[in-house]
Amino acid sequence: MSLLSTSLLGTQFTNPLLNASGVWCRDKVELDALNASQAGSFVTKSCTLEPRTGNPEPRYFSTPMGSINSMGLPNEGYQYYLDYASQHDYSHKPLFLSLAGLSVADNLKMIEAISKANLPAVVELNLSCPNVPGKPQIAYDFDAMQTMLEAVTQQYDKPFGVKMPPYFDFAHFDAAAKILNSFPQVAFLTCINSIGNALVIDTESESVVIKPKNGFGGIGGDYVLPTALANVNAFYQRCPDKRIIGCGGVKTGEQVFQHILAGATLVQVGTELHEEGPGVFARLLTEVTALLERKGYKSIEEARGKLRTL
Ligand code: IRO
Repeated sequence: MSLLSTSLLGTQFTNPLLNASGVWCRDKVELDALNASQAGSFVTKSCTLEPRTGNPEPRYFSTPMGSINSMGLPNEGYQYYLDYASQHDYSHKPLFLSLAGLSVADNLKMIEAISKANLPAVVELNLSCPNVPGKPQIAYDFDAMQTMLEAVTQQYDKPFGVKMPPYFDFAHFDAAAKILNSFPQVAFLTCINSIGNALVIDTESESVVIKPKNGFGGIGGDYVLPTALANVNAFYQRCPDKRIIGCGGVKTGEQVFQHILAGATLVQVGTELHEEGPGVFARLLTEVTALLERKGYKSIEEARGKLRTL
């Protein structure tokens, strides 16, 4: 076993890195670039039943500390990603399919098609899109989350994962973990999606920086690293039978290592991938390798969840 290799759901990954869904994964050209990159796996853009153009532009903006977006779920429709997944060479690298149906019924239709296709692609069900006007995030409504997971687990018989929003209170970590733990089929949790409904203001123009929702959008990058690490660790502790995929604020190998210490098995890169392109994965692998070697680790598995408290 090499220093960076790991496994999830019985599948081997040459390294823990992949994109955060939404970044560099909307069409075949972008997905092929991820497939050709040093990422150990990759995930498709969250999809809906029908293609969507998404929210009006500008809908993504970077700042020195990260990004704000309100893309509004632009995607090619689930069939496009299912076709991509059916042509993918899984012996080269694993592929995740992200689903974000606008209703329980839509998710069930997509899940039914994915079941029938019987591919090695692993589903990441997005319960936390912050940017569809009029649609609250499912995972901030615990009854809705329970209903969604009951429906999906009845329809689908393979293990899958869920993309979670950040929580900010121990009562919410506890309540969410209790629901998730009642579904053994939910094999992994991806923590976190962007911190929703933030507002970035440009001082000179005295204006918001993105058009949808009067400037409100999800933030990522440096703004979210401590919140991401907290959510990874909170669910790592509360969901011992599940794996955690860390997402949020990864810009260097050091932050990959911090996610692993907090309990992550795989680590996703969003804002920094958007800024730097798929070359980011080679740089992060070099950096995290140097860090692990300096610390004398023989494998990343050895570091997982080993965060010390005072
Ligand atoms: O606006 C988006 O498309 C979007 C989604 I579905 C999400 O899950 N997270 C995000 O920050 N943006």
